[in-house]
Amino acid sequence: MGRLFSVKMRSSKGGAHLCGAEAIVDESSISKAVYSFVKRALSSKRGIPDFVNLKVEAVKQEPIYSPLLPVFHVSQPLREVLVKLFKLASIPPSLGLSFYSLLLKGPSPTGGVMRGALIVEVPSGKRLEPDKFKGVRASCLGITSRALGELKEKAGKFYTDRLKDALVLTSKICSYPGVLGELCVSDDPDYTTGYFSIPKIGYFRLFNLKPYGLSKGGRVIFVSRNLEVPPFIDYLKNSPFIGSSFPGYYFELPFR
Ligand code: PML
Repeated sequence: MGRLFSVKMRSSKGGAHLCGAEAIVDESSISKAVYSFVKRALSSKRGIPDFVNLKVEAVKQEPIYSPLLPVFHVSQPLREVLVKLFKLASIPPSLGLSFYSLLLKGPSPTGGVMRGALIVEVPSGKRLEPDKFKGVRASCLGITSRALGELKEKAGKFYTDRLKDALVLTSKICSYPGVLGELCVSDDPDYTTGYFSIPKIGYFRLFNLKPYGLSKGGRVIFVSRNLEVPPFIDYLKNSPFIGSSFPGYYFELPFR
């Protein structure tokens, strides 16, 4: 295996973000990744971009290779499940639900969406992200071909690239000590699927999390009180994380 490179793409139109993607690949796969990302940028449902930014950069730190979280496909009533999931993650359900509502309203101070995540201290509900407009983004993400094969095989017809991207991202977030869970509501108006993930337990794939057509959403990372924010943000942005295996895609919840 050759050197590893991080390949990142983001596209926009008239200054507004359209889509983004990233991968960590072996040097022999850089052209393939660049080609597929340009193709993705040009076929975004949100329109043809007038700007596509591609960044190819050698990975300088030793990557963390870690199993991805298992996925649970939730078909139970949403609010009931959310309450159970918040309890399981040691987050007071009233706090969890209030941040779910905030994502649906637009969590930035102007009521817009944030590109990055909110960091919320539990149980105080204090917001810890330094920039309340932009939030915090996790980056430097990859998946081995073995883990991708397992995910595709186990998820079957429920596999999408979006699931893969979200699963790698949240598996990285949930690997950090002091993270209690992450809630994600897509800000794409056409996409109503999101998730709540809990460290060491799983990625709970939630359907119809918001009304179709709503361009609001975002991510909330719930953390315990003693988490130190600057090293956590440094980990999210800069530590290369590669999903190395996938445990399973389940239709039964691991609790009643
Ligand atoms: C899925 O499980 O289908 C992905 C949910 C997260 C979507 C976030 C996004 O891509 O907007």
